[in-house]
Amino acid sequence: MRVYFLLLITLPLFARPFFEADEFKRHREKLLTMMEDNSVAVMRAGETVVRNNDIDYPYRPASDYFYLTGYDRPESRMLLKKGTRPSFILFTRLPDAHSGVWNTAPYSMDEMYERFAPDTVLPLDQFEAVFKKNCRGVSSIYFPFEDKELAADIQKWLQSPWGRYPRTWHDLKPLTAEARLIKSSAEIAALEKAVDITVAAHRAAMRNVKPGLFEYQVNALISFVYRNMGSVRDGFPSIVGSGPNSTILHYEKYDRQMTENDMLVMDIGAEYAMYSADITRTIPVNGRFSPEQKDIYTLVLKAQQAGIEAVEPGARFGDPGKAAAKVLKEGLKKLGLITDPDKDWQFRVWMMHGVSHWLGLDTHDAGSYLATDGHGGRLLEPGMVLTVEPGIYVSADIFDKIDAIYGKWIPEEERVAFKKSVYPAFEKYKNIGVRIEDDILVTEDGRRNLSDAAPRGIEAIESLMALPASFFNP
Ligand SMILES: [Mn+2]
Repeated sequence: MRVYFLLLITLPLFARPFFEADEFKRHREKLLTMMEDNSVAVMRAGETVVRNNDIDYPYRPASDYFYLTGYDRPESRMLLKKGTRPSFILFTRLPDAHSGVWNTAPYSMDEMYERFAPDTVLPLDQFEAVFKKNCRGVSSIYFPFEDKELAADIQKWLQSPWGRYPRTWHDLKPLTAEARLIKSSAEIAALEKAVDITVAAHRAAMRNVKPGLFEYQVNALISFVYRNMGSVRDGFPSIVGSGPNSTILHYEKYDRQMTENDMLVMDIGAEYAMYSADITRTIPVNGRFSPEQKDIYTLVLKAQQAGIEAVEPGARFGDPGKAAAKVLKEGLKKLGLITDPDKDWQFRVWMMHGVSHWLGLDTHDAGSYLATDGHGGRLLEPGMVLTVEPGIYVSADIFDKIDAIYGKWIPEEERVAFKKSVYPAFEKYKNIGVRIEDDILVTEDGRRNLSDAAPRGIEAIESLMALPASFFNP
């Protein structure tokens, strides 16, 4: 009893922010090293988006803005100056007499200086004047070109020929993308937390899935685990597809009742401190893999393992995908789903997406996939985080679609011969979709699979599924 009491009084009343202000300062310093001398960067926070009538979608800051400032509310702008005295000015809505009546109150001045460590906080309506003043005499300005509203403002504000305004504008986005590609230890800690929560959701789903449940119930369980463990948002809409829906890459309708012989693909990721996990597991709804499900699953697992092992410093971004594709092609040939591993289109009938993407603030995170010298894929470096997620999707209607999709490039006789020879295997594996995805951190000596605790092996999945359900008991 006493132990619990002590714990209670030492727990903070509110969750502390995950990142210290210093973390964002280091992000800005990273950006400053990439900017030209004597230049200015500006950016707006993401704005709220109307859902319907007078209701907005729940607010989430733009990832780049959060990365540079840590600020997590709408209606904000930042100005970063690189010069003899670098400065970071945060423009926000300031608290007034009406604050906190209808909506959450803005941060107080004290909170803003403590949490975001700006040199100055100014009200939003001073942005134009302060921006113009800071642009005088600098050599160039940076802002995200995709922000059309800001671009129009800047064009208008800086058109005076007497203002000594810079004529050189750069897109800010490639710089923030490059900065975000290599994660700090604090960013990795946030990702690990998002991953751990997502792993827990996968484990809960494995224990509770059974024939008769609807996909939306699995989706609800996943969200419950997220919220219950401190994730305020999903990193992206969960993909929970059973039976035929397991072959739809980004299925998100959740309205099918699951049956005995279904596969269930769960491609999910919690968000924690703004960082998103992205982990896919595929399980048999009844808890035991059928021989057909085993064939496909074993092959994807083997391909994924080969992909994961290809992750190491100095490897190219595309290497995990190549390693996985090699295994998949050989295996698909053995299963009778393709006739010629050298014909890429045959492989693409069953596996149509990329195997990897960067992971971070965005699920498909910022950062170029090309090498900095423009030749080939980006060289992997410690601190990068990427997914490895091969799959095979035997869609029941892909057989009808082959002509529509490949008619332009592949001669008719070749398509006819292909369909004829793979038809028995297609019938055998129809409606089986399998994807397996893990989140891999590139380390000095190779890699670390952050999501390794979510069972992947057939036996590991079957034994977890055999445990008593904890939620969906009658
Ligand atoms: Mn993914």
